[in-house]
Amino acid sequence: MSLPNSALLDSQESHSEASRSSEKESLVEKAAALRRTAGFESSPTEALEKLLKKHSGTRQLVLLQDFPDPDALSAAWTYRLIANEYSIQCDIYYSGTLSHQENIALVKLTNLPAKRWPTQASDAPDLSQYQGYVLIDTQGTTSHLTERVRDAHLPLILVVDHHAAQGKLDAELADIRPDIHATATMMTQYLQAGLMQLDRSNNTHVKCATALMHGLRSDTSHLMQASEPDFLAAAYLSQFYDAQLLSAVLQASRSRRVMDVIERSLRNRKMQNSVSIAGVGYLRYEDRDAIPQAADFLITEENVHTAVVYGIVHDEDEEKELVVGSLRTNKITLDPDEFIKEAFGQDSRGRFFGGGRSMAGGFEIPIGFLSGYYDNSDYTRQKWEVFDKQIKQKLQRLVNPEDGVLNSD
Ligand SMILES: [Mn+2]
Repeated sequence: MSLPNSALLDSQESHSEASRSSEKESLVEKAAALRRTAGFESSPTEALEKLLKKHSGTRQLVLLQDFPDPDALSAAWTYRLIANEYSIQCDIYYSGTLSHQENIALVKLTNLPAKRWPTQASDAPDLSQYQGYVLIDTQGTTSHLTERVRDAHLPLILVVDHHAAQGKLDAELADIRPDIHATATMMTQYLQAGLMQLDRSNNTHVKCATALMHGLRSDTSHLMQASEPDFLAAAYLSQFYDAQLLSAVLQASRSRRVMDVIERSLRNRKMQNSVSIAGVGYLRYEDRDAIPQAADFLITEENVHTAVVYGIVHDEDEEKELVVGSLRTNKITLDPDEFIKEAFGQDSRGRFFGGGRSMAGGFEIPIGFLSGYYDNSDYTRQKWEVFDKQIKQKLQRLVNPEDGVLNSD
């Protein structure tokens, strides 16, 4: 399968807004033809192959978002297998935790080689053993490890991501394709184009194909939002994946604590203008994923098109707290990215507290100086009430029929 030439972005170029006119498209084609005659790569596969050959014999650090999802995990594993064919060793790391029961099951059942970055600085891997780092399913903005590797002056070798371009990246090669719905699809295309031949009799390959299928499905709402390239990638993976293993991953059950958070969201939900908003109070770091799961559940109620659930997540290891929230919507005119940016604005360094993709979004607001758990239950309760009120106010400002952005029907 051939890949569109315009899809491969040079990191210096800014991403052009999706084909505004045919005039623009022909410009893109002309540019691609010029690149070809000048001897540059005509496809992402050729560019990646060249890069891998160049870095043969090195060791790379592969970074994922802090709370990696199946798409990130499976795509990183695939990259590791491909890179290995070119004698490149990869270590895959994330700095947060695996929270969703399906992600824990995926990693356990497939032996997926991704590791949590140690919370103790003394246990952290020595960065000088790596010749560079790679970002998969992220452009660095969703990882707390990005600053650390930058401080260590590790060069950014490669970015493979399907999210909208998030500013200038100083990468040797950046394959960023927002028209594709999953990084797993992009990785599958690399496999199909011949960077590595999957082998049905190889247990690791079968498990990796299963992980890719899971990643692709979960980033496309079980293929409901999939576009043609995603379906084609799924068709290719269907020759290699293990359906029973995938079903075992999907059947992972929720913990009691996650059920409790969902129950709290039901009890606390407030409805306004078809938007269901629920604060769930405090929850443990490991249970962070209960928040999007609660939002997934609240949106199934009749006359609700959007659900927002948030709580204060407490990390005992690092003694820090932050407000974490999730938005789910099936209202076509509501852009979760815009909604969250508009609701919460930016921090003092100009960074937004969150964003989103189609139908889903999330936010994280540091608690800073007010962080810390105390035995004084009165204080803990008051702290929650302050954050709860503040977040509700900011959300309701947008939901309010008189002046909100949801006033379109
Ligand atoms: Mn993804």
